[in-house]
Amino acid sequence: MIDLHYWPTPNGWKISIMLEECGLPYRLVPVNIGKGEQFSPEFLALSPNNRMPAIVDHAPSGGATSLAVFESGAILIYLAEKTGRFLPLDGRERYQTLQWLMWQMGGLGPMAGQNGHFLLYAPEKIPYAIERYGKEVDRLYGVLDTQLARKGGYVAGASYSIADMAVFPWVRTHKAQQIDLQKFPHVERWYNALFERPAVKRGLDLGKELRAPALTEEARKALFGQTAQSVRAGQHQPSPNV
Ligand SMILES: N[C@@H](CCC(=O)N[C@@H](CS)C(=O)NCC(=O)O)C(=O)O
Repeated sequence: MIDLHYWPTPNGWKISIMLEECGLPYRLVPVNIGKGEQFSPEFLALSPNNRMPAIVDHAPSGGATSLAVFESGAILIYLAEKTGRFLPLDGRERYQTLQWLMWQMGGLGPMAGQNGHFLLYAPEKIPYAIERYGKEVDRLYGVLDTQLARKGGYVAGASYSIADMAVFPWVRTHKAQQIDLQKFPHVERWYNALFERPAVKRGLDLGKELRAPALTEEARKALFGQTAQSVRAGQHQPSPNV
């Protein structure tokens, strides 16, 4: 059995989609990041970066001891290697898949995250930040569109892989990113096709009832303004009387 420490956001959906695609049995352990549960000592023991997702595999291959993994890219690789699916074990396609996974982890995810922050959550509209991240996200969609136009039709080439599962949840946020998918027809075609996969639908539905309709003051306190000092001082944790 695998415990999935999760909240329904793009980085969480990567793993719920992968678990559904592989048909692995798992148990949902909610981490309410809007309440500061990512700072609980139990969760930090699994994920010292106070970010979800994380997993605990209670039956890892080759050993009886439970294994915890954090960082969505590492979790996708772990699950792919555990099941032998969605990541070739060697050869050219393995590195095609890993390079696009890293592209998502180091590029599209962080840039779209910042773009979304300055568009939706920043208390004041800062034109320079909106333009900088907006342009970079637009550039990254262009890179993805060119890649998807190549023969094969999936992010890493001819096969559906963990690279698709990493990129798709962030493309799901395209409206909030103010990206018009019609400008990127190959992304649009790929996105619509993935949406039809039953496992993708189930992954996106996981815990959707947990999502708050809007960002509350409590969530702002938990999520924003984190520094080494404020984290160490416990300033983002749920207050005891909440
Ligand atoms: N690089 C990390 C990023 C994970 C991440 O940013 N998770 C967000 C939700 S999408 C989170 O846990 N935020 C909690 C916080 O900001 O304190 C990964 O891919 O796993």
